[in-house]
Amino acid sequence: MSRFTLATILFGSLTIAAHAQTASTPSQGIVVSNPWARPSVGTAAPSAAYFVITDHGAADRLVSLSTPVAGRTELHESLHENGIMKMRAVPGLALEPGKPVTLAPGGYHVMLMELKQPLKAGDSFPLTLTFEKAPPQTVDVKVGTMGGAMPMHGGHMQGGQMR
Ligand SMILES: [Cu+2]
Repeated sequence: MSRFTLATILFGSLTIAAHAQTASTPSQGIVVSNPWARPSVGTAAPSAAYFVITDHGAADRLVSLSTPVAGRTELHESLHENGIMKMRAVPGLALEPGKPVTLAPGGYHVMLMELKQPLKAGDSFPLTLTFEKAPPQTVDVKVGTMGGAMPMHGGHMQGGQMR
Protein backbone atom coordinates (compact mmCIF):
# COMPACT_ATOMS: atom_id res chain seq x y z
CA MET A 1 0.00 0.00 0.00
CA SER A 2 2.68 2.49 1.05
CA ARG A 3 4.84 1.47 -1.89
CA PHE A 4 2.01 2.29 -4.27
CA THR A 5 1.50 5.71 -2.66
CA LEU A 6 5.18 6.56 -2.95
CA ALA A 7 5.20 5.59 -6.62
CA THR A 8 2.17 7.77 -7.25
CA ILE A 9 3.80 10.76 -5.57
CA LEU A 10 7.03 10.28 -7.50
CA PHE A 11 5.24 9.92 -10.80
CA GLY A 12 3.12 12.96 -10.01
CA SER A 13 6.06 15.25 -9.27
CA LEU A 14 7.93 14.08 -12.35
CA THR A 15 4.97 15.04 -14.51
CA ILE A 16 4.81 18.48 -12.92
CA ALA A 17 8.54 19.04 -13.46
CA ALA A 18 8.30 18.09 -17.13
CA HIS A 19 5.34 20.39 -17.54
CA ALA A 20 7.03 23.40 -15.97
CA GLN A 21 10.01 23.01 -18.27
CA THR A 22 7.96 23.05 -21.47
CA ALA A 23 5.95 26.05 -20.30
CA SER A 24 9.03 28.20 -19.58
CA THR A 25 10.75 27.59 -22.94
CA PRO A 26 10.49 30.79 -25.04
CA SER A 27 9.44 30.01 -28.56
CA GLN A 28 8.17 33.34 -29.93
CA GLY A 29 11.36 34.19 -31.78
CA ILE A 30 12.02 37.62 -33.26
CA VAL A 31 9.17 40.14 -33.44
CA VAL A 32 9.33 43.17 -35.73
CA SER A 33 6.80 45.84 -34.79
CA ASN A 34 5.60 49.13 -36.23
CA PRO A 35 7.53 49.13 -39.53
CA TRP A 36 7.20 52.47 -41.34
CA ALA A 37 9.09 54.53 -43.91
CA ARG A 38 9.37 58.15 -44.98
CA PRO A 39 7.68 59.09 -48.22
CA SER A 40 10.25 59.81 -50.94
CA VAL A 41 10.63 62.78 -53.25
CA GLY A 42 10.43 60.88 -56.53
CA THR A 43 13.12 58.23 -56.85
CA ALA A 44 16.27 60.41 -56.99
CA ALA A 45 16.82 60.70 -53.23
CA PRO A 46 16.90 57.74 -50.85
CA SER A 47 14.28 57.06 -48.19
CA ALA A 48 14.54 55.43 -44.79
CA ALA A 49 12.59 52.72 -42.98
CA TYR A 50 12.20 52.20 -39.23
CA PHE A 51 10.85 49.57 -36.83
CA VAL A 52 11.27 48.08 -33.38
CA ILE A 53 12.80 44.63 -33.19
CA THR A 54 12.46 42.38 -30.14
CA ASP A 55 14.16 39.04 -29.74
CA HIS A 56 12.17 36.58 -27.62
CA GLY A 57 14.42 33.65 -28.45
CA ALA A 58 18.18 33.11 -28.40
CA ALA A 59 20.72 35.87 -29.11
CA ASP A 60 20.92 36.61 -32.82
CA ARG A 61 22.00 39.24 -35.32
CA LEU A 62 20.19 41.18 -38.01
CA VAL A 63 22.61 40.92 -40.93
CA SER A 64 20.84 42.30 -43.99
CA LEU A 65 17.63 43.66 -45.45
CA SER A 66 16.06 43.70 -48.88
CA THR A 67 12.95 45.05 -50.57
CA PRO A 68 11.66 45.03 -54.15
CA VAL A 69 11.22 48.85 -54.02
CA ALA A 70 14.96 49.61 -53.61
CA GLY A 71 18.00 48.51 -55.59
CA ARG A 72 20.20 48.77 -52.51
CA THR A 73 19.32 48.56 -48.82
CA GLU A 74 21.79 49.46 -46.08
CA LEU A 75 21.65 49.51 -42.33
CA HIS A 76 22.76 52.97 -41.13
CA GLU A 77 23.36 54.79 -37.90
CA SER A 78 22.91 58.56 -37.54
CA LEU A 79 25.25 60.30 -35.14
CA HIS A 80 26.08 63.83 -34.10
CA GLU A 81 29.69 64.81 -34.59
CA ASN A 82 30.69 68.39 -33.72
CA GLY A 83 27.09 69.47 -34.12
CA ILE A 84 26.78 67.89 -37.55
CA MET A 85 24.46 64.98 -38.21
CA LYS A 86 26.32 62.22 -39.98
CA MET A 87 25.42 58.74 -41.14
CA ARG A 88 27.51 55.62 -41.32
CA ALA A 89 26.79 52.11 -42.49
CA VAL A 90 26.73 49.44 -39.79
CA PRO A 91 27.47 45.78 -40.62
CA GLY A 92 24.57 44.42 -38.55
CA LEU A 93 22.59 44.76 -35.35
CA ALA A 94 23.16 42.53 -32.33
CA LEU A 95 19.91 41.19 -30.90
CA GLU A 96 19.83 40.28 -27.24
CA PRO A 97 16.90 38.36 -25.77
CA GLY A 98 14.33 40.67 -24.20
CA LYS A 99 16.13 43.90 -25.19
CA PRO A 100 14.20 45.70 -27.95
CA VAL A 101 16.28 47.58 -30.55
CA THR A 102 14.59 50.70 -31.92
CA LEU A 103 15.24 52.05 -35.39
CA ALA A 104 14.03 55.66 -35.42
CA PRO A 105 14.87 59.04 -36.97
CA GLY A 106 18.19 60.25 -35.53
CA GLY A 107 19.40 56.72 -34.77
CA TYR A 108 19.52 53.39 -36.53
CA HIS A 109 17.61 53.23 -39.81
CA VAL A 110 17.32 51.22 -42.98
CA MET A 111 18.50 53.30 -45.92
CA LEU A 112 16.47 52.58 -49.04
CA MET A 113 18.69 53.49 -52.00
CA GLU A 114 18.18 53.37 -55.75
CA LEU A 115 14.40 53.49 -55.35
CA LYS A 116 12.51 51.77 -58.15
CA GLN A 117 9.29 53.64 -57.42
CA PRO A 118 8.31 56.74 -55.41
CA LEU A 119 7.13 55.94 -51.88
CA LYS A 120 3.85 57.72 -51.27
CA ALA A 121 2.13 58.23 -47.93
CA GLY A 122 -0.44 55.51 -47.42
CA ASP A 123 1.41 52.98 -49.57
CA SER A 124 3.06 49.90 -48.14
CA PHE A 125 5.82 47.60 -49.34
CA PRO A 126 7.46 44.34 -48.19
CA LEU A 127 10.82 44.37 -46.42
CA THR A 128 12.71 41.15 -45.77
CA LEU A 129 15.00 40.90 -42.75
CA THR A 130 17.76 38.29 -42.77
CA PHE A 131 19.22 37.02 -39.51
CA GLU A 132 22.33 35.08 -38.63
CA LYS A 133 20.35 32.19 -37.06
CA ALA A 134 16.61 32.78 -37.25
CA PRO A 135 14.78 32.25 -40.56
CA PRO A 136 14.22 35.41 -42.69
CA GLN A 137 11.13 37.48 -41.97
CA THR A 138 9.13 39.71 -44.31
CA VAL A 139 7.19 42.63 -42.84
CA ASP A 140 4.77 45.09 -44.41
CA VAL A 141 6.22 48.61 -44.18
CA LYS A 142 3.73 51.50 -44.15
CA VAL A 143 4.75 54.77 -45.74
CA GLY A 144 4.02 57.59 -43.24
CA THR A 145 4.03 61.38 -43.30
CA MET A 146 7.21 63.35 -43.92
CA GLY A 147 9.12 64.04 -40.71
CA GLY A 148 6.25 62.46 -38.83
CA ALA A 149 6.19 60.17 -35.87
CA MET A 150 4.71 56.70 -35.92
CA PRO A 151 1.72 56.12 -38.20
CA MET A 152 -1.55 56.67 -36.31
CA HIS A 153 -2.97 53.21 -36.82
CA GLY A 154 -1.70 49.93 -35.42
CA GLY A 155 -1.31 49.08 -31.76
CA HIS A 156 2.19 49.53 -30.41
CA MET A 157 1.88 46.51 -28.19
CA GLN A 158 0.78 43.92 -30.69
CA GLY A 159 3.32 43.83 -33.44
CA GLY A 160 0.26 42.99 -35.47
CA GLN A 161 1.68 44.13 -38.80
CA MET A 162 3.98 41.15 -38.91
CA ARG A 163 3.55 38.56 -41.60
CU1 LIG B 1 21.21 56.60 -43.80
